[in-house]
Amino acid sequence: MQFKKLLIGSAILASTSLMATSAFALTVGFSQIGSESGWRAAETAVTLKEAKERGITLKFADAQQKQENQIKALRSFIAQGVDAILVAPVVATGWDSVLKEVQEAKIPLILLDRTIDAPDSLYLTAVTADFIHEGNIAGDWLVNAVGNKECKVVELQGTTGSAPAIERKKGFEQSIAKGANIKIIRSQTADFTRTKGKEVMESFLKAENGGKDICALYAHNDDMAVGAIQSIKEAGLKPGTDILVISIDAVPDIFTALEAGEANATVELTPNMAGPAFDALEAFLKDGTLPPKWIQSPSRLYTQADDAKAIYNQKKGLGY
Ligand code: GZL
Repeated sequence: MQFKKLLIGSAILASTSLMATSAFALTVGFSQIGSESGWRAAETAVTLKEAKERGITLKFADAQQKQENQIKALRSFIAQGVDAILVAPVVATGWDSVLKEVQEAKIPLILLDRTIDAPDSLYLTAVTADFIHEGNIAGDWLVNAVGNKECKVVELQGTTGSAPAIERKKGFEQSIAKGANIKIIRSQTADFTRTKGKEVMESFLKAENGGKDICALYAHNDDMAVGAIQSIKEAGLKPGTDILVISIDAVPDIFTALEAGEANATVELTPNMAGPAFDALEAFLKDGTLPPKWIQSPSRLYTQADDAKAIYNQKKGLGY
């Protein structure tokens, strides 16, 4: 059903077209980045579930990690006259022009799980974690774990130019700067994937005396860490002992590694960004309620001290 929206000042009056429409018989376009990680797949599953529970018709577009595919999808959603758009922006830049087209079409747009470098007037709200804080949590864990011991760290970065990669790096560096003994000696993107995490970690191990000089791995997500753990084992070293492993997402597979002593810590990221997004959207369409420009998802640390098996089972039921 089409809502005709009259913009009066900053308030938006939502009125229906010719036919009476039931509240929130919405059609929402969702431009998803792809399926690069276990967390991403869970976010997609949860978004589909949240939409179904709300009677929202979701038009799903998988960009296969390409910004140009996301931009095409947004333009297609405009042409289809959707009532709202969700987008998980693969990178932080290059969005102003297409978001202005969405705004001109008077379609509310919400950012999911990643932020962008653009005026916040171009989107209704952003539902994301605080990536710098996630990096702080990971870095603080390492500072606490190594004390004054010298620690050479290798870093697997997420997708180049993405907000989480930029800010998780920044947050981790802020925290380890507290001690002069912890240094990042190699840092490279592995694009948030398990396969590339394994490949890049192999190159780090070869470049660093077979890994004997490496004290810790910081991976911007668990999938890259799980791939790296495989290559650490193939190099004859013990992940979690010879090389400490810290990452972010808290997907089920990292709890398998935590339980085996092959990983040390992970920072949780909820896959349910869509729930808060749909809540904000429905309030906005109902009476013009403007949400805050940022709806923050919580971050918490899990370590080997937690009940990995119980958490694994609980998470398996959440769409992973
Ligand atoms: C962060 C999200 C990241 C996850 C990765 O909000 O965009 O992208 O940490 C995913 O697993 O690939």
